[in-house]
Amino acid sequence: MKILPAIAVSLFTAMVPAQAQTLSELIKKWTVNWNTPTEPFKIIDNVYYVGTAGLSSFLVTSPNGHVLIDTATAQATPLIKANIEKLGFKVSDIKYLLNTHAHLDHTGGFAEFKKETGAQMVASAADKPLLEGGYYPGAENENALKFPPVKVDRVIGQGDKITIGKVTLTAHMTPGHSPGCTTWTTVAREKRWNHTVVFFCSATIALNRLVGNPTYPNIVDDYRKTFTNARAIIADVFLAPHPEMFNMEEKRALIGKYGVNPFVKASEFHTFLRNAEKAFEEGLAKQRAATEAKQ
Ligand code: 4NZ
Ligand code: ZN
Ligand code: ZN
Repeated sequence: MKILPAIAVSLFTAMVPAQAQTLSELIKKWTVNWNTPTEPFKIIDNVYYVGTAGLSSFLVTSPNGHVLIDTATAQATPLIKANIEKLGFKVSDIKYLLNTHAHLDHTGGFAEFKKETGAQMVASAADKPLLEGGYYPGAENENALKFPPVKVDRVIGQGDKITIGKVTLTAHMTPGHSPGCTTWTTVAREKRWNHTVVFFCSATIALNRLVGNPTYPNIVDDYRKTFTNARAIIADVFLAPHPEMFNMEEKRALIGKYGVNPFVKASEFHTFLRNAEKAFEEGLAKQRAATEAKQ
């Protein structure tokens, strides 16, 4: 993991040399707390945070068994297991493994969790080959971006549901950040109110090549469709694969303070989407300008 930032930068440098310095700093900032432990906690109802300081992992519990969404890096697996047990749940009760997207920072523990629990690995058709190959799309041979491959047991598409006891998780296809980027929603209850929880996949550009991408030619169209389609999801609890995306620490500090759940914020998801779309269009313009400058 230590050599990762340098290699990730070189991947990106090939596309946008002028941005290398900024990106290198950004990646340093990203990876620094990926494998740092943090206390697990209840977000709302049966939805718990069991990830690390820098990478999300969510446990959705039921008396009939649990669902684990994302597993951070392979190195973080012992931290996630410890967090689950700390909350009083059993790792062996996990029945489904769900993924937002097949990047090494969200998939590293699936193989081990599956081996230990016999849980079903669920994924979209477009991310299935990435999970089963254990590589970063478009950088198949980049060792630093690899993760332990995991066999997918069940392929889901738009609107498909995973049900366990009274808990239902619904899949929404939001491709772009990865070809099969999947956003999940569920309904949580608190004080006799229903809340829709969205586990948004992601829509950052990060290491993605938007111009002339040989393995994902329609990547830009997919991102744009995602920004449009994701607006149809009305959710008042916004969660995402990187905790800073949903201001987790800020909200966590407010738990129990004012008699309201700080994770319930009706407009936050749509505000986030607007900002993400703006950032995407700006990033795309920069990649296009850099490509033209080279020609
Ligand atoms: S991501 C790295 N999931 O696109 C990989 O935000 C993937 C991401 C960020 C950083 N990396 O290797 O440094
Ligand atoms: Zn990613
Ligand atoms: Zn990520």
